[in-house]
Amino acid sequence: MGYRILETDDIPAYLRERGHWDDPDDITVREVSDGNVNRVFLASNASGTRSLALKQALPWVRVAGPSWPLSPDRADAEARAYERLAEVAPDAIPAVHGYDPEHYALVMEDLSDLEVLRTLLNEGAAYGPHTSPTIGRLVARLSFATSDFGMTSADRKALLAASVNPELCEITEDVVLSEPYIEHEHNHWHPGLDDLAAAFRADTALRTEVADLRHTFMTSAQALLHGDLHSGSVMVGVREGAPVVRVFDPEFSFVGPIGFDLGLYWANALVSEERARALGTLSDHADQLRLSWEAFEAEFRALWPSRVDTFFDDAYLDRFLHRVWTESLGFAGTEIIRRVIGFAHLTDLTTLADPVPASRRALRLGRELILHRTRLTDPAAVRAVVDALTP
Ligand code: SR1
Ligand code: MG
Repeated sequence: MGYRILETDDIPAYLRERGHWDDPDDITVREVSDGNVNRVFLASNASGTRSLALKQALPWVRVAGPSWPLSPDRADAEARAYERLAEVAPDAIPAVHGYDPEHYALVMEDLSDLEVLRTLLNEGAAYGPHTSPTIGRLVARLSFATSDFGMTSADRKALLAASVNPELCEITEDVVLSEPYIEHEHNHWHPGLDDLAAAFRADTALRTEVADLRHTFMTSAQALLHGDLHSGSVMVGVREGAPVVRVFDPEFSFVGPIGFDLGLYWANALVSEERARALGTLSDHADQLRLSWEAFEAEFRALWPSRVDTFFDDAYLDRFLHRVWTESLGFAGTEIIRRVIGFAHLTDLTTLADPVPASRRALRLGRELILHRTRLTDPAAVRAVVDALTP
């Protein structure tokens, strides 16, 4: 029958036809779409003993509508990424029950008992001790396993060929790594940021560094990435008394620079810190960059001995990790800036009664991370930059 956009009323029959649901009379479906790009539905039975999530890619960006067409092929990239993630970090992603490439639809575990990390943080919660280490380990496991350190050369070439995701990469190249530094209709900002937005567009040194990061994003095929690892792509909670962290939405996945995943997570952590500072609710926010980096580095180093050889030796590991660290800082800077003056602003800042002082600090931090990333050699150096920020 071919691709069709599924509406709420279509979901019971769809799930039954696909073998995901037995009783057509005991199902309630509601749409819970929240992200910028796709549609999500939750199906549950009356007793609450069974539930599923269904995510479908539309042929456009959901929040923009048909005026911003986007191939639903991105769901193929997401399904492929989940397959890889299930091999290396099955406990840190939702269970995937099936993928239907004809309808670009994924049927997955219902995570609605958990909360989106950004939502919780915006409500004043702390990160807790598990979230950032889990993210760091997940990035290390996925990136090691899909790098030239964890695969044969031939398998890596096949992975590269299978993982191209051109339209989604172009979105990132545009909205994260270009538009905030030029005049563009996607850009907008609070009038209290006029001077900084203008200064960033006129800053040729900043633009050259962003060009370097953009080119790294385009050419550095280090490992398979999640591709959009912000605080809205993480759910957290407690199940049976144990902390749960789940990373979802890897539709931007492609083989790129590892620092892009870490950088996006760090950007969102640093912005959450600015919100907490503004509200006087600062708790463990300032530890999150360090915790995720330490977990990433420890896991990557632990995996390394299985592949060490004449050229990929311990000296090269140190050099490689240093490069990942530096690039992560730069990508964090670009993500902070786009989330304040470019496309898809962060509610961390937009929901503040006066978003201007925190937004100004965030913009200055983003610029520092991009311009001085090679001088900031450890998490303490980043802390010093944050502590010295002015509005
Ligand atoms: C058109 S998509 C805009 C943003 O939403 C996604 O979550 C990505 O972060 C993308 O940059
Ligand atoms: Mg998303």
